[in-house]
Amino acid sequence: MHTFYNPDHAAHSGKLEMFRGRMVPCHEVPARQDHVLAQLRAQNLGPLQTPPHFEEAQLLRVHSPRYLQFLQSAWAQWVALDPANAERDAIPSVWPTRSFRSDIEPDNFAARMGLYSFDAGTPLTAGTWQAARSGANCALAAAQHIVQGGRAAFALSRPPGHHAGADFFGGYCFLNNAALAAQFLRDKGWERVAIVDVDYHHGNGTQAIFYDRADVFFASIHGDPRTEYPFYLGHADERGQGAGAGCNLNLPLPRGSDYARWSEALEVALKAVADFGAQAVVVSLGVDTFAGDPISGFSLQSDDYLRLGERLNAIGLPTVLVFEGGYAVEAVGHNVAHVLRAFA
Ligand code: SP5
Ligand code: ZN
Repeated sequence: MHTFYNPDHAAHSGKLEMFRGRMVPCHEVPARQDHVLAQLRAQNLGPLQTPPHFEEAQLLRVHSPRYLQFLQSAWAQWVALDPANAERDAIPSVWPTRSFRSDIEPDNFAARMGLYSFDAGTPLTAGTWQAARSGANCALAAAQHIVQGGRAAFALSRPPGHHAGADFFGGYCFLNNAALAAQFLRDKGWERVAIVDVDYHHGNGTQAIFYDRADVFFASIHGDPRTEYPFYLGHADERGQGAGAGCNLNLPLPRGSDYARWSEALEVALKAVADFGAQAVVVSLGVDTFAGDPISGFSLQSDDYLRLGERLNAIGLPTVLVFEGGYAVEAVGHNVAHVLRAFA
């Protein structure tokens, strides 16, 4: 498996996230990518390279101009408020919920931050833009690799992406890497692309980006949003709208689900992808489905990731894998390596 890894990922290193009224250490830490890369090296799992630079125009295929403008200038504006802010991350604290307007961009920085986000668990740091921007390059490079005839490629990057929408961050995500990869494949001529999201959490950002489109199918297996983050999206009755009706499939499962139950949902998802007639697949590869994950509730075991890799390979389509969640930091390396080893 060809891997494009993010050389700038450590530039994004949040300190604290809000949890039940307290600030607790961030779960989404640089060591996550480091452990995966170390395992890929140790197990000789194919060429490892950094990505080339892709134009901003490719980001604008998924994200709004004013959101990208905000993200790349946010840190400088945060520090301009108070030089002492350089020592602390920026975290949103106010949001426009129902009945508020989102068409007017406020001048106030905190208000603008809230306009472009949905939780207080996703600190924006000095190097967030740099890390996320290089991460987008990884996803695009992986997509380009299969456009050029490669069987599969892995985008190994953080911060993750599937919670980020066209114009908002949250859930540790800023740029939607899987969506950027899928859109790249569309732009290069693949007519029908499927995204299979196996992260523990529903990929609300990816779903929202493609919800009214018939050319990109989105299937997700995740913790039931009635109890699990991101709570407000990911129910089974969300099937797509307009031209995209029927092109969205959510398979929520209860906390505690094991591989036997999880893999039944995977079969349902892959059957739908085949029926859709996908010509390429993008996998949002979160491994927070692992039993040892500190913030998630499924009970997959390390060996189950071998079966997942075999099953993804058996689809037989050109495949882009994009790293998402997984917070049992050391096990993340082994579990991702299992998927890639079994795929190859
Ligand atoms: C990409 C991804 O997996 N994002 C997940 C974002 C989850 N954010 C909410 C986490 C809630 C943390 N609960 C902490 C429990 C620790 N005892
Ligand atoms: Zn997740």
